[in-house]
Amino acid sequence: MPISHLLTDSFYQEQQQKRLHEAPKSQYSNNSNLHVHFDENVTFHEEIAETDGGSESENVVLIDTDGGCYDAWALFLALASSEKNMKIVGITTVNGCTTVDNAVMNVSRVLQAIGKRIPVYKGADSALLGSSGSKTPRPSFFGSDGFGDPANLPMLAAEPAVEAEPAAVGIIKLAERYKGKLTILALGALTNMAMAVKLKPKIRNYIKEIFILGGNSEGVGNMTVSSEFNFFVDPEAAKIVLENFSSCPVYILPWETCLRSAASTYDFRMNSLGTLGTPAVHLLNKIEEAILSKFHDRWIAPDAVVVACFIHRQIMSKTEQYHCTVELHGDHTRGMMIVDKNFIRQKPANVILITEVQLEDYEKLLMTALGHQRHHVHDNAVTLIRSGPKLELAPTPYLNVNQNYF
Ligand SMILES: [Ca+2]
Repeated sequence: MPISHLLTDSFYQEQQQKRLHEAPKSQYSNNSNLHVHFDENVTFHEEIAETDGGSESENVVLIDTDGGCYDAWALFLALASSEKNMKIVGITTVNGCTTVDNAVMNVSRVLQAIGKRIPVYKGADSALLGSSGSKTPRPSFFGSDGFGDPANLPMLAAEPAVEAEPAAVGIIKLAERYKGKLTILALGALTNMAMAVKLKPKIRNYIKEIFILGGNSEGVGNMTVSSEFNFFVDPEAAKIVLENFSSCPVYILPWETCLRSAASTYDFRMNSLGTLGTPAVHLLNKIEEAILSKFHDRWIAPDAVVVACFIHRQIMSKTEQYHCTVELHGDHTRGMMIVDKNFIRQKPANVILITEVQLEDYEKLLMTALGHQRHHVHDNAVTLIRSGPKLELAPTPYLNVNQNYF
């Protein structure tokens, strides 16, 4: 019996129509229509007053990261775009592919490499359930430091400057400050975001949109046989986030899409990106050296792909909307994202799955962004070359965060 016969006709047809979501057409497109129509059971922003930060045309962004090699790619990509029409107002760190302390250090190294100052918040040092929630030790893929354990990693000029508030409180503070304007790019386990929404549920109405790297749409795992790494690290947090932010568009880039349409060639990584000669690429080459020496067949940087989807909406060429949740109990499936493709549960869609990306456009964006960041690092000083021969000396080497940054 066709599955549609098990469901009410009107509901099934309605969901089928919603499922194939037309790809957004322009860069930095105004997605206000999505806010209104995405979940008809929730009125978005109904309690939102005027905000005190960000212009109408500006994209205000918070990045939540676990500080691994591919997070570094994503950060450099986002930071390059922040020179145009995007303001990164905070970077929150979380336990994941390395410790949260290493994540703070690695984010600081990225910022130092290109002389950027962004407030950094230290977040959760373990999953919501701690070690009892995970049966598998941290993978060695990114090394013990998250940056591949290179012998000659650049030293930080000073101890990383970290905001006084923990990451979850930082998320709440920025969500309230930029009501209705804040996009969150989530590149690691969702522990910080889950804690933030539990501490202050109202922030679910303040977020403009969320882009998540995590989960799987067809049961293909990269951590266990059926779970993707970021969701596996903290399945409870992933479930909380999926169930609490249906009032805004939640884009998810699942692992299968990365495998299917976001894999570059080894040659592109080594001979196109790898030879750009910028400080950003210099650092990326160092921290990826161990990985690149082992894997020669393809190159996938999933964290950068999801950031690219945010920056250039055309890159996510196919999306589909479903109700999704996370398996918490299975012996083999803990952490697997459950995608209700046949609308069995008859719940409104809470996720926009990115099911295809335009590899050529993504690679062009990477080349432009990483090639653009032509900053030069000499000892502890950072000089910036904006245009022409004039050199500007940055006022501080890096990350000496001014509390009045905003
Ligand atoms: Ca990550």
